[in-house]
Amino acid sequence: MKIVDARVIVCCPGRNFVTLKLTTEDGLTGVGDATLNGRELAVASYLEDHVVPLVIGRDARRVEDTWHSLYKGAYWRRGPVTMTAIAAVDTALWDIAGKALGVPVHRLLGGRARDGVLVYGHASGADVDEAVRAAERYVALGYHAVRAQAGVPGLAASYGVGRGDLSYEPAERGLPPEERWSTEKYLTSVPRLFARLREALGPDIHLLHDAHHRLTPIEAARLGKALEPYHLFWLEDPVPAELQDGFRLIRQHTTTPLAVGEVFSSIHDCQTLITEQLIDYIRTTVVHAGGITHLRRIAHLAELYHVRTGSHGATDLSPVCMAAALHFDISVHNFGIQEYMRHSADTDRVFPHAYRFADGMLDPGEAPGLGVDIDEALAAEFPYQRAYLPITRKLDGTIHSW
Ligand code: EZ4
Ligand code: CO
Repeated sequence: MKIVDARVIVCCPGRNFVTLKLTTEDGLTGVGDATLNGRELAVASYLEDHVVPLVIGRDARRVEDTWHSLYKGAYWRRGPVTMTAIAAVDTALWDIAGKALGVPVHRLLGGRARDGVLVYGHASGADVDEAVRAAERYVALGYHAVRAQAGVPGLAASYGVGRGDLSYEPAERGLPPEERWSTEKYLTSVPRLFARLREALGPDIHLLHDAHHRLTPIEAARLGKALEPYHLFWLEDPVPAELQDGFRLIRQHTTTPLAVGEVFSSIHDCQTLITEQLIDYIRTTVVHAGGITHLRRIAHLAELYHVRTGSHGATDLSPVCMAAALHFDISVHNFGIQEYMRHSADTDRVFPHAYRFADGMLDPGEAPGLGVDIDEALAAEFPYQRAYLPITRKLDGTIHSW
C-alpha cells in the first residue's frame, strides 16, 4: 500500500493550521495535524522540503518503521519542529490504517477502555465575578470539569482571559503584543478566585488552573498550599519545566496535584518527572510529541508511576489533533482528562469531524480511521496570516515567561 501523494495544507480559518494529507495508491487518504503555534511555517517547510520526499513510495502500513526512520534517520533528534513533523506523518498513517481495515483508530489501540472522554472547558473573566459566571455557564452546558482564569487586579491583560467568557485565543495577527506581569499581584488574586468558585459550584465540579510557567518553585509551593482548601484537579505548569529539579521542591510543600508537559516533545522530556513521581498528570499531546505512536509510549511509562494523561487541547491544536487525541484518550488505561477548547465555526467547517460532546464527555465516534478530514477547497479560502503569541515583561520591563 504505497504512499503516492503527500500534501502540506496551510490555512487560517480564524487561526493558522498546518495539515498533512497522505494518499495511497489505492486512493485512501490520511490526515495529520502539524500546527506549531507562532512557528507554523517552519514545520510546513520541514515537511515539504525534507519529509515528503522520504514518504512518497513508502508502505503506509509500516507505522512503527516510518516513525523510527524519520526519528533516527534525521540524526538531529527531538525538538518541537521535528517532533511535530513526525507526529503529522504518524497521525496520518494511523488514520489510513483504520480506514484500510474499516475500523476506528481506537479499535487498533486496544478498544474502548471507558464510556467517554472527560473534558474540561476554559472559563475566564476580567475579574472574579465574571470568571465565576463563566464557570457556571460551563456547568450549565454539562461540563464536569472547568479550568478557571481571572484578570489580575492592577494588570491590563492576563494569560487565559479571553474576549468573551467561553473562548480564549492568545495568538494575535501581526507582530507579538506585549503584556505586563506581576507575580505578587497574581499570587494574591488566585486563591480568592477559587474560594469563590467552590462556594458557587459546590464540591463536585473539578476545578483546574494554569500558572503558565510563570512562577519559581517556592512561589509555586506557596500557591499550591494556598489552593489546598479548594482541592483542585490540578495546578498546571507551575514553573518553567526546563529545570525539573524545581518540581522536587514544590512536591515537598503541597498536596495540590501538578500537571505539566504541553511544551514537551519527547518521552525524554518527561522521564524524570514521571519516574520520580514529581507530577500527577502528563500533558504531552499527539501533535507536539511525535504522534499517537510516541504518545502511547509516554502514557505506558506514566502508567507504571501512577501518573495519568491530561493532553493539551487548546484551539491551536486542530480538530485533526483533537480527533487523534480522543482515540488515544478513550483507549489508554491511565487516561486522566482532556483539555477541550471549542474551535470556531469556520474551523469546524474546514475540518469536518465525527467526534461529539455530550454530558461533559467527548466521544471519538465509530467512523473508520480518525473520523476527521480537511475540506481543501474551503481551506483555500482562508490563506495563512502571520500571527504570534504574546511576549510578557515584568512591571519593571524585564522579559518574563509568557
Ligand atoms: O498557551 O496552546 O493549557 N493551555 C495553554 C494554551 C497555550 C497555547 C499555546 O499555543 O496553556 O493556552
Ligand atoms: Co497550559
